Amino acid sequence: MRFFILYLLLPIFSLAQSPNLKLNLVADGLSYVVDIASAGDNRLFIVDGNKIKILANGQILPTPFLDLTNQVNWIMAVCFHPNYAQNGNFYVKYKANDASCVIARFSKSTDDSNLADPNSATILFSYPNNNGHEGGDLEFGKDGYLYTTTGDGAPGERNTLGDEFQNAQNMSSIKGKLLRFNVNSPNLIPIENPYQQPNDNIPDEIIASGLRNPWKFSFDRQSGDLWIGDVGQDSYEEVDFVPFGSFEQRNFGWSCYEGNMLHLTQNCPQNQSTLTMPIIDYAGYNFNGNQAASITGGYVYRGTKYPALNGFYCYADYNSGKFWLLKRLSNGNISNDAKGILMNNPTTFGEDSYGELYVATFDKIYQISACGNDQTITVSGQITTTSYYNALSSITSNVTISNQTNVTFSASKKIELNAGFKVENGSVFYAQIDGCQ
Ligand SMILES: [Ca+2]
Ligand SMILES: [Ca+2]
Repeated sequence: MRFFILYLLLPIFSLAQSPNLKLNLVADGLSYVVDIASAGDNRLFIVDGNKIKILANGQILPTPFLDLTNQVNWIMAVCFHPNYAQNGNFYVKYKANDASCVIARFSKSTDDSNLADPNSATILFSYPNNNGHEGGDLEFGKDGYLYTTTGDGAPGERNTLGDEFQNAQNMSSIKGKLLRFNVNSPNLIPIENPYQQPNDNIPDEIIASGLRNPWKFSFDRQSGDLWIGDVGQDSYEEVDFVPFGSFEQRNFGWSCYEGNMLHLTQNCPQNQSTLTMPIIDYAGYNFNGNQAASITGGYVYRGTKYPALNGFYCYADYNSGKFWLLKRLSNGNISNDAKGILMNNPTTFGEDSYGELYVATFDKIYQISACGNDQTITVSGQITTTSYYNALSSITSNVTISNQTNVTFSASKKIELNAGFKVENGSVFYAQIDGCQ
């Protein structure tokens, strides 16, 4: 628990750089969780090995939504059609038993909303990937198009240069790319895709290049902006950011660059100023004392439970278990705060239909909450209009106030100081806040 001390001079609200985070266990007993998705209702869909399970009302339902045991090697991701409630279609990216990467459409059962129709599979897209990085995620953008990333297809072992097959900068290769599909069109290619000219030797699905092993990307549900966590070789992990509406023909740099560091000059485009450099990078194995690192890309928080988290991109590192909150500030700067929590092997983040965020390790799922240790509230003088101050968390007990009139503490997450609140010089009051401990 943490005590906030409220001094009294002028009404001042000093904003925190970022709130602290807390993880609340919501599911246990899973095996190999690597993706979490929402169908726009109160359930979460959990990719667990080669099954997709449902988390509803705090329980993992005993019968999986979809069970592809013996049919696929492992499932990387699932996402639901924006009109899932009407058409019942959802999309699965998996590694097939022949090592190809596959995107397939499935449908829900007509008579049980907690079951998929196992016979509904229609393969939309696949490519062979026998040797390495799959980079698998699958998400619908704000434009209604289906996006996936592909890894560079290389094993990328420690102490190698990586991108052994030099795919990421090779536009004729499907690997190391951002792909975009129109699932409502017979040929699956959105009219805006930039490489659909005949005979250009570039797969028409490609819209951007230069990725290594993007492990989870997301779209800001408010702005539509794209955020990618791209796992680095031995030197740098990176986060890539692209504003909505400008995804086409981006080149994220790999393997010319690893993070912001020049890496393989022979793989550089002629004009390097065309590259989209990371919004941030951080040191991997070679530059952080030989500690392994592997980014797990997250989400921008747009939920309502924790207003102090609004607009922060929350991401983590699979190896170190560290978390960060990153924000693009209105002055163009970036704030990127390491948070004080650790978790064993965060594998994926997820967002529910309300914008609340979750993070999983292989066997557990946690909801992410914010708590308010990073700010102090300073108030003094006479309040002439009703004022609200975010406290980020609930006031629970032991409120002591002196030399004032007409103060109300609201039920949660804010302190309300009514007009008429009067404080005298030297007055101090304390509010005990439910903190992160
Ligand atoms: Ca996902
Ligand atoms: Ca083409």
